[in-house]
Amino acid sequence: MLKIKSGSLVGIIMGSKSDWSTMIHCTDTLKKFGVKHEVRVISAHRTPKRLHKFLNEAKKKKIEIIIAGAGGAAHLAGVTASITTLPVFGIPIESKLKGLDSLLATVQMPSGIPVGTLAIGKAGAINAALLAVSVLSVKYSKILKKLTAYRNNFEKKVPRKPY
Ligand code: RP5
Repeated sequence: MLKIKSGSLVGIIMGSKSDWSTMIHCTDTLKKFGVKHEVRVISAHRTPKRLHKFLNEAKKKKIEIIIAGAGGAAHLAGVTASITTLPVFGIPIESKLKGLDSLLATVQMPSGIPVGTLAIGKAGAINAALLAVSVLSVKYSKILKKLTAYRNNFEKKVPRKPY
């Protein structure tokens, strides 16, 4: 069940199936850059064994980055970062407190175990993927080519006038 496909560079985990409507923006973005990834529902408090298994497997399968989305008392990214030496990006999912609880729980890591925290919700999900793409582009020239094209195209999409 936890088998990771060879060649996947990014592991995406989320605390609940209910996070998928946000996290899908992360996978959609990675797909645009052709970055292979794995997606799992894994909760730090509901399925801790699954988390350890996934991270062990991820290391063996040469996954390079983990993206973790969670809401509320969102300790998934922090716990993940404490188990693995892979870089971990955290996405605070919108919650009953509009994601402020998720944001603080994800971003306020005491020194020693870092989580690279993105914005709350959809923007964070997209940016976590783009940040992963950026990190991977240092090593993979194909990804760099796509990222450069994306950035060049970005400016064209912004109108010069607001009206
Ligand atoms: C967190 O609790 C999950 O990441 C989710 O954002 C939140 C609510 O989970 P559900 O009650 O919808 O499963 O662990």
